[in-house]
Amino acid sequence: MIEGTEKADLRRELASYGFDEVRFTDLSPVAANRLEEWIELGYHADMEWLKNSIEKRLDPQLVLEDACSVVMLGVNYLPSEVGAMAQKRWGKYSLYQDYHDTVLKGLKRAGALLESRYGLGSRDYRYYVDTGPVMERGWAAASGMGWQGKNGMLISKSHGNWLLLATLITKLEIEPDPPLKKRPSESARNAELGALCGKCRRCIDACPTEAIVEAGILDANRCISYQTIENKGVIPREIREGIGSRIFGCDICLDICPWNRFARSGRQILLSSRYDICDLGLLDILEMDIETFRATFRKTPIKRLKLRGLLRNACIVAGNIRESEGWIEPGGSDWLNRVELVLVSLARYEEAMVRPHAVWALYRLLGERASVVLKGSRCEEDDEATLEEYRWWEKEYLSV
Ligand code: B12
Ligand code: SF4
Ligand code: SF4
Repeated sequence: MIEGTEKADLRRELASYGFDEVRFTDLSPVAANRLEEWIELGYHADMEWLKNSIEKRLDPQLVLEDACSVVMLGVNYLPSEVGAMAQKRWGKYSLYQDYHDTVLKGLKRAGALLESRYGLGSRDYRYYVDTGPVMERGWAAASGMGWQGKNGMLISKSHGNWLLLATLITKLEIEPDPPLKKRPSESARNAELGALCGKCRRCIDACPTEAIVEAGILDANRCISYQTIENKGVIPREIREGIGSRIFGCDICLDICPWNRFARSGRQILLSSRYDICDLGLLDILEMDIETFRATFRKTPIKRLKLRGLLRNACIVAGNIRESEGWIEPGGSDWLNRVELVLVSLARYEEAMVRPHAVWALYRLLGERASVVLKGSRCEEDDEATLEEYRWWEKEYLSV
């Protein structure tokens, strides 16, 4: 069993690789694991990979036989620049090179350390950053890194909502750290869900699409983060207005949390910032071609969205310009005219997935007048989802 000064030394060494939090836990089931119920209710939307890996997520022995400890690692990603912190367009994690790649470097070093210090082989441990079949937040809470808040996030007293998580499962026996707070009625290994939230419910009330259906339980179908990042098709009409100015990801239920007030930016040893992304204007995106897209978003998580996904999201943001302060840019009516013109051309965009969103945006901006500027595109349209969008608006105006 690794404990005492040996454990403290291991923690220090791992922290020196760039992890802002290093905690240990064992493999007891995580508190109130409602993963199966969550999936049965369809809250995973079309993330079938979650459903397909459910057994592994519930039983870490299926991930690594004879595993007995988990090293939970946290990387603080709170932007160090005010502009990047305050903007409401991009999920803050996307203002860095893809953390799946950069944090992996720290995990590789951690694995190498276990091999050299404790004689482990490469089959005696597994590590993941986000993509593994493991309940990262449940384990992080069990390890005492923080607690799972009503917004579902692992919240830390020192880093607020701004930790990215990584997991290393090992056959080594390491003395577990105590969870943050124990409920006397529950097993001592269980972290209390919503432990330091108290009566607060700001995150639930702030969510514009009512995606937090009960404390700690999120319906991905209604979540802006899911819709703007994971959804590969048409974004449901009833969610679009709530998206407001968010072009990739959503931090609303994180930003509102009072526990962020103690958070400061971290060392960013395992991150590489791309705060310049915040300088892009809405027109820069709406008018973007494939080469510029590739060059601009190289190595960032946004590149996985592909140009068509970004244009789809940008159309929605354009349709929300009047209500959201997020994208008002200098240029007044000239600027708005250019936005409208580019939307007209996006209503004919070669990738059908973009088109219904451009049509939606034009109707939102121009009202019935949109049917005049869209007349030509409407005649040539053969994509069912886009035709449905036209019909929906035509019915709206017929009934007025
Ligand atoms: C699928 C996924 C998503 C989905 C679904 C999110 C969700 N809430 O499940 C979508 C695409 C919507 C998403 C969005 C985001 N994600 Co995400 N996502 C994941 C992923 C891959 C799996 C999460 C999962 O298993 N969900 C299933 C549900 C059932 O599990 P759970 O949320 O842990 O649920 C627990 C609660 O329901 C709890 N519970 C049960 N009853 C009760 C009762 C109460 C009162 C409470 C409080 C809790 C509670 O028990 C469950 C089990 O422990 C993880 C990585 C991983 N492997 O864990 C990253 C991860 C959770 N995501 C992350 C991030 C950063 C985000 C975003 C902030 C990105 C963004 N800016 O847009 C948003 C935040 C949305 C939010 N409020 O959760 C980070 C979170 C870090 C942290 N500090 O918590 C993770 C851990 C990735 C990482 N390695 O850093 N994500
Ligand atoms: S990430 Fe945004 S949409 Fe999703 S639950 Fe939080 S506030 Fe709601
Ligand atoms: S906003 Fe309030 S309820 Fe939501 S996670 Fe933070 S403390 Fe908990």
